[in-house]
Amino acid sequence: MKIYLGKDVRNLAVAGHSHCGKTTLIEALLATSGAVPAMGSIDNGTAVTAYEEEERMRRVTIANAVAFCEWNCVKVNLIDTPGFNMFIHEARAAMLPVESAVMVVDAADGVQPMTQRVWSYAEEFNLPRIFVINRMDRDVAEPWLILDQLRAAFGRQVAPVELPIGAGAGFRGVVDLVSMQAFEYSSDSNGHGRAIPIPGDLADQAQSAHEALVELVAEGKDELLEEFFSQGTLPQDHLIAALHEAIREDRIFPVLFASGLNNIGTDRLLNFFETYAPAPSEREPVAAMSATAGTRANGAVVSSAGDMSAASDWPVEMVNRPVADGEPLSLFVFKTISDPFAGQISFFKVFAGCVHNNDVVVNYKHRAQEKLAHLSVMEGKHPVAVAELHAGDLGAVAKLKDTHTGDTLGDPRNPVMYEPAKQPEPAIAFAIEPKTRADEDKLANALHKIMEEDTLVRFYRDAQTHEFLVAGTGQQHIEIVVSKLRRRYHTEVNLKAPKIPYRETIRARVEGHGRHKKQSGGHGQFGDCRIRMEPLARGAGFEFANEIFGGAIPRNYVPAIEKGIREAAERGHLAGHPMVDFRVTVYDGSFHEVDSNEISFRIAGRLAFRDCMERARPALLEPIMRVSIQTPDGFAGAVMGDLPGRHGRVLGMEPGGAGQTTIQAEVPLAEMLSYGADLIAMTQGQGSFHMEMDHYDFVLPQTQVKIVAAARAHQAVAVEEES
Ligand SMILES: Nc1nc2c(ncn2[C@@H]2O[C@H](COP(=O)(O)OP(=O)(O)O)[C@@H](O)[C@H]2O)c(=O)[nH]1
Ligand SMILES: [Mg+2]
Repeated sequence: MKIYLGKDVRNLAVAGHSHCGKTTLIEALLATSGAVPAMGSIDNGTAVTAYEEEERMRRVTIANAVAFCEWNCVKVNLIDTPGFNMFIHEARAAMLPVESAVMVVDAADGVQPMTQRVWSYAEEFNLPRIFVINRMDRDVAEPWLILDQLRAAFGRQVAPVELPIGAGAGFRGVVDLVSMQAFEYSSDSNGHGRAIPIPGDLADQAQSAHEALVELVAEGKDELLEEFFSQGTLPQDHLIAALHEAIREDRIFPVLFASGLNNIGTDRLLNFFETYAPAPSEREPVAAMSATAGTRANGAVVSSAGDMSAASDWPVEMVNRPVADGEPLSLFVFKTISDPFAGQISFFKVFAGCVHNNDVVVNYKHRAQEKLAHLSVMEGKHPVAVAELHAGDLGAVAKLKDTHTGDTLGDPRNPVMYEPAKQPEPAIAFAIEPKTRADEDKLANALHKIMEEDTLVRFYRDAQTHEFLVAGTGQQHIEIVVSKLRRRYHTEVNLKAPKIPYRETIRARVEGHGRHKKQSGGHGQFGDCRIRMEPLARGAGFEFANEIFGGAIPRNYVPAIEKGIREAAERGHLAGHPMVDFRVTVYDGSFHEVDSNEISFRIAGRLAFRDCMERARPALLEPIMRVSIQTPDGFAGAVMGDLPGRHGRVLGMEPGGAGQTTIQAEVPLAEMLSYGADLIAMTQGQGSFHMEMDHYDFVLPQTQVKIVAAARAHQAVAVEEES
């Protein structure tokens, strides 16, 4: 594998709504450049960047994938990203290691919900954005309409740098508005255009579009504008340099046209990336957390991995280490594959320095040394060995011992740590049950391997229900986890809807009495207490107070009373859920010189608790989720209208631009378990939502009756089975 200097590298994340043709476009780019002998296809499972079995079966990208090609001695690294709402957070993680985002838009469907989403991700990272109006060969392609739509959604800085020649079945080429040359493509899909004169019917339009582009580029650059107006044109090199700068500084978002499937326009795209997409060193370096000048908070010099303190001890100082070969080595791991055969593969970006095969580096977070054996670059899932990688390039390495997605590796003497991309909390959890004893033995291990590559999966045991839960972004996400468990790790599981984590509380202030007395043979038992119980505000938890004066109960027995009450509260009163948001005050009681002991007061505490609960008006609480729903305007009414039926409360509704509406609401978790599928049905697959736990609130009375009845029936069965 050839060695590339950073200045000859372009890193691009290819992002957009599901089905706009990202994966196919990358195939076309790889084929045009000669990186692959022929275009693969998402439809028959041969696309380089869709190698996962779950992706082939579903014909959809579910995780980021990396591919590269060479174009005019420049190495173009492409990160393919998912466009489906449930996996869209991956696109966000892809923005960190690149310098440009390629925003792919369908020539007929235009701006869609996930177009907006990935735009906001790119904006967050200040990335230059290059639009590709793709699938231009579709009968229903409306490039001019889509161009207007892009401008309406993303501003007047959205500027075509090409014009399409034809549309639909007649789409056969493009006019380059910088060089004012036209290119036509043959039907053999080799991706290489042939220069032709600008078609007569496009000449005027091309000329005015060229002038509009020059004006936009020259805005704020008076000498360029003057030159243009006095001479009626601009020297090519001035225009190219100014356009490059404008793109790099997010002042222009250029638009190009292509058909990935028919491989039209892709050589122009590669040329464009080469000329206009910034090289890694041309962008502001990503900020990293540093230990000041190689010293720790306590002033000690960091000299080796063993000597390094955990990140939490570091004085938090942010540094912008330049993307240059001469800097200390800093690699950021942005993705991990955990393959049962190849083992773990870590994908990284060289943020600074130059890395060589077999280098030994340090994982700052885990304070572990790692050897980078088999340094490579990835073409989908195929590693290509490489001797060294320079600052700004993307690479991969297999079989690291203690390195995970989001970690920084590098020079032990000059540690910095990059901050991983933020991730949403999981939106849904299912109870997961191994089918057999053998499956049970394998489950935790297999799930942890899957979590290594998919950092949004969570696996934990519910403290109350004792069920194992697996959580993720939605039902399809969990189904993919189940599929990976079966296929890769031969582990079979059943999924069940999880139990809602209800809580119990009280509504009334009451007093109660607990007295435990037992006289058996010699040593008896005696404990006696009076308590007051009162409701507290939501979220307050449990408070305990002691108001005993004058030694009605010796001090050392009071903790035993508290313990008895806590034990009882943990088991709940209505339906077996923990009690929260109440205060208990012990204010009186009595004791016996000989018979009183801790156990007696513990039991007395429990009895007093039960006595109170009879009159304290106990009630169930349920988790209320804060839900944010995005839908095309046309479905907003239906989505709003559905919320009251779920006992939801609408907090607000705002236009999200480009025909999108965002609805904010609070809805009980119990009503949201199948919302993903319901929303897809309500919006013809175009809606998306995100939710997180907000607070607990009272369950509706009629629902409470049902839950309590079900819990009692469950208890009765359990008692019967035991006896
Ligand atoms: N007509 C047409 N179909 C395309 C084009 N590119 C992709 N497709 C089809 O659109 C579907 C989705 O393509 P894919 O590349 O997976 O889109 P992605 O979800 O954005 O990665 C597949 O069935 C492709 O064959 C194109 O340029 N023209
Ligand atoms: Mg795809």
